[in-house]
Amino acid sequence: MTLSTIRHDWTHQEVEALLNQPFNDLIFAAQTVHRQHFDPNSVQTSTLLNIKTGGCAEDCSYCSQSSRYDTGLDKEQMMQLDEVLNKAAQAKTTGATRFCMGAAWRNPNAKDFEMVLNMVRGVKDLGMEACCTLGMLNDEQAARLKEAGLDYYNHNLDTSESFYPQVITTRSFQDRLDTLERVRNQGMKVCSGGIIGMGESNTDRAQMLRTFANLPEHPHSVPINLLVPMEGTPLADMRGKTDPFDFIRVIATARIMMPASYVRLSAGRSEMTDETQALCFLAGANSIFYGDKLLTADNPDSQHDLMLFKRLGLTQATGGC
Ligand code: SAM
Ligand code: DTB
Ligand code: SF4
Repeated sequence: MTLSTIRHDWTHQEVEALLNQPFNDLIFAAQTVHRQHFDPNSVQTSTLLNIKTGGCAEDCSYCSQSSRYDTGLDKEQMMQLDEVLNKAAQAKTTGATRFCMGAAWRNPNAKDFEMVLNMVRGVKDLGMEACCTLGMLNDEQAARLKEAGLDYYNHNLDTSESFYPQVITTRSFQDRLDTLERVRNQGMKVCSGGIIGMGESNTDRAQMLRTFANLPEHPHSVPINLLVPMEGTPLADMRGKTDPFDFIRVIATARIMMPASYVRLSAGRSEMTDETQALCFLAGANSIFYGDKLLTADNPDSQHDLMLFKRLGLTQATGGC
């Protein structure tokens, strides 16, 4: 079997052509590529925990945790080490192979950062993969996370470079690319993706995918989130405005462009039918967030996910990725 080539030289025209081809052709191509690189019936599961909720100074217009919007979310203190490790141990018993800790920060401060390092060490001691999403990192922070044993760092580009200024003004697209470079330079695995359904065009979606695929290395994991419209945010009224087929097209195109990466069907599953999720798996998604909660939003309950896996003959991947 010939493996599809790993390319970093996609043109915008090529990506638009992939994304906009007839749906059946796109899904067939994506599933074909998927089978060359992965077991098509295996899905990796990660569990998320928000270790620091709310009160964030950034103005990301999708986010319930920004202090700029009245979203009804209370700001909380950072969680204690033992609480976090109990949650990780619990996630392990449900079959999650990776524990991902998120914090509502623009970037970590010195004191909190030391505590995060202890959390990373604790998760590794449980025999799980560790992931963090803490905002922007400097070189030293990236090096220390690596030293503590962090496997993955999640930092999303969120959208295309052109649409980005309509979504976030307090940090630039380039700032995000710089953090990804620091993570890569330390030899940690990059988890980076975006959000569909913020009012972006198909051209923006193609542009975002092209940016990921033309990075020096494809992100190991590419989370594709469907916007969860949050009350009080500027994007609160976007509910139900995305055609599920358009979302599935993005998953399929990501799969074709980054054949060996894990494509994660991320936020927004609570609003999707089982049939839409099944099409996402057919389009090449092979990873999900598993557990009743994302950061602040609901996720399908684990029993429902297990039932869906059973109906589709999918198994939870046991190894890391
Ligand atoms: N504060 C850190 C940061 O922004 O990098 C880490 C946490 S932040 C919540 C992680 C990512 O979650 C965002 O970049 C965004 O892609 C995604 N996200 C946040 N709120 C979302 C929402 N309402 N719907 C879909 N995705 C969302
Ligand atoms: C990612 O791409 N999606 C996750 C994770 N990385 C950190 C976060 C989704 C957040 C959804 C909205 C919320 O829970 O507040
Ligand atoms: Fe803060 Fe992250 Fe939310 Fe932006 S996405 S407001 S940086 S928590």
